[in-house]
Amino acid sequence: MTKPISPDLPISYSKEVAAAKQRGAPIVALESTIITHGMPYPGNIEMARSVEAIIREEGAVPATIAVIHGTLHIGLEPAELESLAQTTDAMKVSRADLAFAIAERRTGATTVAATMIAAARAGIKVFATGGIGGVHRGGEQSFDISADLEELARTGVIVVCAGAKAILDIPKTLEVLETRGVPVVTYGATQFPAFWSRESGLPSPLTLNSPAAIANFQKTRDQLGIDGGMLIANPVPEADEIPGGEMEIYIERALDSAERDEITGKAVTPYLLGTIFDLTEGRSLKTNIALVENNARLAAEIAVALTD
Ligand code: PSU
Ligand code: MN
Repeated sequence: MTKPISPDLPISYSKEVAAAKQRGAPIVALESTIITHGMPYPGNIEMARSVEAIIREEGAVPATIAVIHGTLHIGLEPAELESLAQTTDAMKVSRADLAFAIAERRTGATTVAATMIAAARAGIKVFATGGIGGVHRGGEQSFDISADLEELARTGVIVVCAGAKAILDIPKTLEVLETRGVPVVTYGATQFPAFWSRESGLPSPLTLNSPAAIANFQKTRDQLGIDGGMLIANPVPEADEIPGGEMEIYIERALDSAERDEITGKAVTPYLLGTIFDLTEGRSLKTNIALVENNARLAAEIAVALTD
């Protein structure tokens, strides 16, 4: 069961999201770490705006989630979105530090885990992002496993992503999801996708081919009283993909340089994404934006199907 938000919590809904909640319209949550830590300015604001526009086009309402000066925002006004995209010192906020950012009146961008918590508390059932965090390569040594996986196990939100980034150990990431009972459904394909590439070489645990089928699956989980989230993996469009073989060269170089620079903890994912952006001369960013847009469209379709 989703816990309600205390009336004492500093929370603010955008005008659009408040109105959508009033009339029971479909809403799609969006994370903000991807804006502040995942992409450079101004590509990040262009992505954030176009993703919101796509969700509206599909008949749903976007709710970008972030903590601004200690207030939890469910949906950002255009000026707030622009200002967040230009913020260089936002915290990267996950389950461990969401309450910290609010208590200490900080500005923080929410990861997949923290966005799921906020979305669930606000009654939002669907969330679109790029890629989830997972088990890092060498995770058996470093124990670096994203809090996103645990959150998927416990919080009842449908997360639409383009798979797990190939910078991770994808087989171990899938194993953890299976252990924790998280359904992993690939949309329209039988192979689990690898973010920049359509294929990871690994079979997807489950496959569904329409938003209606995904909505129906979720309704059946609800009927059974199974809580927790579900992961929808939506392969990047063919025209935008970078083949896995080519990505692997950049990934290995980025991982080497992370080791040399002794990057650890929550800095690892942003560091690797930034290094890969440089190594691909921005091509990884183009793909990243295209796949988030693709995910936003599917998430909106699922949110609409859930209200039918
Ligand atoms: N995918 C992207 N860009 C990102 C992330 C994922 O394309 O910036 C972020 C998400 O917010 C995800 C986080 O929740 O990285 C995972 O970080 P960590 O591995 O530290 O849990
Ligand atoms: Mn980590």
